[in-house]
Amino acid sequence: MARAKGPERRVLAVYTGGTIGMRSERGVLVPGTGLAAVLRTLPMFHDEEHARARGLPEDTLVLPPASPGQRVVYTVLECQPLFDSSDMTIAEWVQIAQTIERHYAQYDGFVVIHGTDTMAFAASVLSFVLENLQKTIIFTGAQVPIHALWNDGRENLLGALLLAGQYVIPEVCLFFQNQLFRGNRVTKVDTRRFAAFCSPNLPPLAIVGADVTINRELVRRAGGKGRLMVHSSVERDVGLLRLYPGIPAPLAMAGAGTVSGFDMTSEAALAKLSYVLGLPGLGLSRRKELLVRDLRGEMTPPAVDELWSSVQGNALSHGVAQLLSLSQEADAVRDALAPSLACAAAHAGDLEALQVLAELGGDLSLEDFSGRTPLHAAARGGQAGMVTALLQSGVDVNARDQDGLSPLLLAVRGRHQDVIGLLRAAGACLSTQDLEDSGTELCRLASRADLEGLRAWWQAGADLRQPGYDGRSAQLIAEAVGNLDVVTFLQSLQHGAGVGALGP
Ligand code: ASN
Repeated sequence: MARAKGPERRVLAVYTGGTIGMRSERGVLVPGTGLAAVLRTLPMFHDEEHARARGLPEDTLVLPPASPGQRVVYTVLECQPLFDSSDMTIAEWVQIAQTIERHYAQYDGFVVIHGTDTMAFAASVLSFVLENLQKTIIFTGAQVPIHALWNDGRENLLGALLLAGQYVIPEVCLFFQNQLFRGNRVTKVDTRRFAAFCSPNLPPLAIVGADVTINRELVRRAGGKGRLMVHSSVERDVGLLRLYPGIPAPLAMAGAGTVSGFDMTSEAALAKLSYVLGLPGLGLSRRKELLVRDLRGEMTPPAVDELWSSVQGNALSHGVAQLLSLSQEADAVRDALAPSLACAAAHAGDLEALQVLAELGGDLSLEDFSGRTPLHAAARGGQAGMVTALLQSGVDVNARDQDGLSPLLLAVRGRHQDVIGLLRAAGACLSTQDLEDSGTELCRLASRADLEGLRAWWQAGADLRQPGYDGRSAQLIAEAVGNLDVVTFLQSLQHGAGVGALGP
């Protein structure tokens, strides 16, 4: 968590509805349009003079200065239709996540203006659906419309805008009555009092009074360097069953596949179930394993022994998770080991272990002691499935290790044609230096009649006419030692389209 830097911080406020913007129509409160126009008239929400001096566009609002040399500039994106949040479902919440994804690069932080009735569900869903979050997302709303004389909407919205603009808290949060909570830890407890939410098992991440007090040790660290991922394929067919004293055993038996939710709120449990069951391609034991693991700070992890006796799965992913969840004091060890463990998992093609590492905060772009990333390791091991998964998570396809080797070069060395194809399709290419150096290697391969090796270089985009250290080409060497297959292969490339122009 860090105090955000820069003179101007841009925030997108996604207005979905709720009481905060409601107006009375024939005696009934309904979601009201035009929230931005209302905010423009309120000096606490808009400094018109500054906006004019800066030449800000019509749809852009700017808060009065809250700290010297820094302004929060924001835009209100009004959803259509606007909702009373009790009419919202997971489909709308996934759409909010997708809206954030579309605007993710243009803004430093996000505020979601939402009705209070289902805000805890919404914040929980977004916390799971959004992976690799690096920016602050804050849900807020009100018990009384912002137009009313005595209301909580102004304070809540202003606080949310300021926090989202001024702090990097890479989590889905909820701000209400001067308290910033982790979104998947809250529950609505009051329909009338301004303190509508409580977080039963986790203290607030921040408290706003005369000063802003951030509970630094509680704020989660940004989830690696991978790009933001939105898991839109959530399972909608989930439900809640409340346990009560005397509940008949057949209604809730461990044999039906029960796993413990530990101290999760029921909102978070429901959202987590939708997320975990919606993840494609996982077996039941893996899904159970994810359910009992803390994925987004939604639960207080139980002791490791307890956790692992309750699930089954493969040895490496268990070992990795066990090692990495030892204790907060082990953070330094964890950070030092994570890159090497990720490389080992990638080389072995162990997607489960890699996913465990990613979920525990491991950065899939981090390099091991030799500067190799998991993509290097996967390419070297010829693990096409792993390469695909890593590329999808947004890792750098052209990363170089300490010896200057790229994943593409390692795949060429290993003659992994499927991996070479995947890397090339993702934009990997040989550098000028690689191409220059390839000449001698091509001659060596030609002298050994290593057709597969030559084909790998060709597939990676090398010019097979590149001369070796003594100025001779691979073809000359092949002719000199009588490797006729190689001569025919090289000639066929030339006759096909000209070796230089021939791109695989
Ligand atoms: N019914 C409203 C809603 O959830 C309640 C509120 O926002 N205070 O949209």
